[in-house]
Amino acid sequence: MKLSIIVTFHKYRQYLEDCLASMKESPLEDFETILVLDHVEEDIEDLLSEYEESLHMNVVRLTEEATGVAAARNAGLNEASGKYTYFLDSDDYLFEDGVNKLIEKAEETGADVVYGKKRYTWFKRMVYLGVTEDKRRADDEDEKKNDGGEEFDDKLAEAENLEVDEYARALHKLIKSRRGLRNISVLNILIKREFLEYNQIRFEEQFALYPDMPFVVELMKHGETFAYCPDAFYIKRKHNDPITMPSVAQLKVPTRLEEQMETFAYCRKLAGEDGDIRKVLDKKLINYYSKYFASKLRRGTKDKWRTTRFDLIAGLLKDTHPEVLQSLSGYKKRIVAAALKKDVDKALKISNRHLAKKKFQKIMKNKNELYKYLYKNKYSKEPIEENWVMFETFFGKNYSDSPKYIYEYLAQHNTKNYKFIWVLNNDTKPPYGATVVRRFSREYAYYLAKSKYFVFNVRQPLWFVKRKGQVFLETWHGTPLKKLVFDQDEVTAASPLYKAQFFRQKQEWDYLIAANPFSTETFRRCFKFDNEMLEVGYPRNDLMYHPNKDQITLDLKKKLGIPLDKKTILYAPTWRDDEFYGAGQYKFTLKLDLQKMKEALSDEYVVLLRTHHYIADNLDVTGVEDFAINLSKYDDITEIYLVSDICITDYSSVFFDYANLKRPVLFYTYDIEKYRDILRGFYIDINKEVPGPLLYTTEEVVEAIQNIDSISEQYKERYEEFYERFCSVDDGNASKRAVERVFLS
Ligand code: C2G
Repeated sequence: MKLSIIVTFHKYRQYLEDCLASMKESPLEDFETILVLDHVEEDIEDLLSEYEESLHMNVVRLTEEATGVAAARNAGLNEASGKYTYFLDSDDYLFEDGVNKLIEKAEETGADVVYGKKRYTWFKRMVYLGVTEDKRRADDEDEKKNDGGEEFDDKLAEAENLEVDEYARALHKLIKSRRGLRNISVLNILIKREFLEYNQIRFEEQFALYPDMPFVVELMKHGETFAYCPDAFYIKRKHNDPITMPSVAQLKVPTRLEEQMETFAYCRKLAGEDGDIRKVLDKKLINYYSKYFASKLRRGTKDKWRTTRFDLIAGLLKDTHPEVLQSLSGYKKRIVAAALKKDVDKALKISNRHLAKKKFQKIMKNKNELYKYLYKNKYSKEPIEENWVMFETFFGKNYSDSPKYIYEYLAQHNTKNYKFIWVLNNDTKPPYGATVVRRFSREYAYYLAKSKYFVFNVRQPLWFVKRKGQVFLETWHGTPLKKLVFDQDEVTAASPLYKAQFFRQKQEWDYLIAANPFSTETFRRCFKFDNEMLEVGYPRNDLMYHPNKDQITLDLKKKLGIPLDKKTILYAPTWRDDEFYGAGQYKFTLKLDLQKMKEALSDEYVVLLRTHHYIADNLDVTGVEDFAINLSKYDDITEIYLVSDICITDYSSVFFDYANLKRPVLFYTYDIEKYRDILRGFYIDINKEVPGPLLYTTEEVVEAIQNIDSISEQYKERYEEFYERFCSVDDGNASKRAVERVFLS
C-alpha cells in the first residue's frame, strides 16, 4: 500500500462532509483512509457507509481516556500500513491532485519528508471550487503577508544554478516563516512511514493545543532528505463562526499561553543546545514576545500577563542562544534586555513607547485613525448629550428606510426638544433641520461618542463602543428570506469575520424592530438577540398606508419623470455573496434582456431598475433609455414601490414590503440553485410560499407580465396567506409605536 491518509474527527459534521467528498474526487490510488473518531456525538453513520468502500476506510474510535488531535493522530499512525503517511484535518479538504504530486516528488527524490503549500479560505468546498484562480492567488498573497515570513530565497540559488539547500528551505518553510509559534503545522506533508517508525516519532499527547510544533521539530531533527512541491495544494479552511463552531485555535482556554510556552520549552529541548533549529526557535520566541506578548503588559498590575506569565517568558528568554541575542538591535534588543533582568515595569515602558510610536505613525498616515483615536480618547470622555439622536441608513448611503420614517414621526412630535443628527454621504437635505454629518468624518466620531440615542438600520461601526447611558434602536432592513448570521452554515460574503463581530455588536442593541411575528422569532434565533424586540411593523412601510397615498404617488411619478400614461414594472434584485470586488462592493450583471422586454412591453409599460446598495456596478441602459429608468441611486425604495404596478425581485426582502400594496410580484430566479443551495439557504419554501411565480428567462418574465391578471388570480389565495403572515402588523403606525416606546415613554 502506497499511502495512509489519517483523518481525525471530533465535531461539526458539515466540515467532515466536505473533507470526505474532496478525497473521493481526488485522483488517489493505492491508499487507505484511517478515520479516527474522537468521541463523536453527532450521527455520521450514513457518511461512514457512503464513503467506507470508495475511500478504503478503516474507522478507529479513541478509547475512553484518550482525546484530542495528538491522541487521534497517534491512533491513526498505529494503524497505518502505507509507505507514506499524510494528515488531513476533517475541517479541511484536498485540492485537485495535490497528494499525487507529493507522492510523485517523494518517489522521484526518495525524500523522508515532502511538503506542499497550504491555501487558506473561509469558504466551504463548493464555493471555493467556484472561485477564480486569480482570486485564490490573491488570497494566497494576503496569507503570505499574515505569515510575515520573508520568502525563502530559492530563486537566487536556481538562477545561479546552485543546488537549493533542501534542509534550509524546509526549516524556513515549515518553521521559520510560520507566523507566531502556533502556526507550525504537519498538514500537507507527506512522510515516509519507515522514517517515522525508525525514529519513533509520535505526537506528544500532553500538548493538546499545540501538538504540531514538536512533531515538526522531530521531522527537522531526524529527517535526512527533504523536498518541496510548490504546486501541491491543501485547503485549510478557517472557521468563521468562533461562537458556535470554534476551531481548536479559537477555543477559549485559560491556560493557553502556559501550554504554548510549555510546548515551546519541550521543542527547544528536542532541538538541543546548538544548531539551526534551536536558533530559529529562539528567534521565534523573541518575535512572539516583542510583537504580541509585550502589548499585553498594559493590563492591570496584578494581571497574570504582568506577573506569572511574564516570569514564564522571561525564564525562557534567559536561555536564548547567545548568537541570537547578539543579533538583536533597537526595540527588540531593549525589550528582551528588560525581560532578562525580570524588570516588568521597564518592559512595559519600552512596549508603551513602541506602541505609541506605531499608533502615531498610523494616525499620521490615515485620517480615519485619527478620528477613531479622538472618539476613544477625547469625545467618549465628555458627557453624553441627553437629547441628541443620531440616524443612519445603509452606511450613510441614503435618506430612507425605517430610520427615515421614525425620524419624521419623532420630528413632528418633538415634545422633548430633541436635536437630530443624520449620517449622509450624499447631498440630500433631510427635512426638519437635522444636522448632517458624513460617515467616518470627525463629526461622525464626535456624535457617535456623545449622542444619547441611535437609530440605525445596519450594524454600527466596529470601533463603536456603546457607553453606559446610550440607547441603541436597531431597525434592521428586511424580513429575512435568506438565512442570516448564526443560521448560515458558512458566511460566503466578503467579510468572513461576520459571525464573531455580529455577536459582539448585537449586544449593544437595546431594541430591535420586527415587522411581523416571523421576524421576531427568526431574529431572536439567528442574531442570538435577547434584548427588547419591538414587533411594531416596519416604520418604512408606513407610507404605503398613508391616507393621501394616491396624490403622493402622482407627485412622485412626476418627480421621477415616469410617463403618466404608462404602467411601471420595478426590477429590484439583491446582491450575490460570492461576487465582489471587496467588502461592501459587489458585482452585478443584468440578466434581464431589456431590449427584448422593450420590444414586447413598451407600449404599455416602463421599467424601473433598482440595484441593491451593495452593488458597485452601474447598469447599462444604452439603447433602451426611453423604456428603462435607472433608480439605483434614488434614496427611498418605499417611494419607488408606490409608483410601481408590478414588482420583480429575486431573493431580496423587497417583496415582504411591497406585498403591503397587494400588487403583483414576480420572482426572476435564474440562479436559484446556487443561491439557495450553496450561497445562502432560505427560511421559507420559495417554491410554495411566496406570492408569485418563479421565472427563469426573460421570455418567461415577459409572458408573465402579458398575463399579469391571470397570474394574480392564480396566486390570489397564496398572496392572502402571505399577507396575513408577513404584512398584517403594518397599518401605517409602526413609526408611532416605535417612537412612543423608545423616545416618548
Ligand atoms: N433594497 C433596495 N434595492 C434593491 C434591493 C434591496 O433598495 N434592489 C433595500 C430594500 O429596502 C431591502 C433592503 O435593501 O428590503 C435589504 O435588501 P435585501 O436585498 O433583502 O438584502 P440584504 O441587505 O442582504 O438584507 O433581513 C433582511 C436581510 O438582512 C437581507
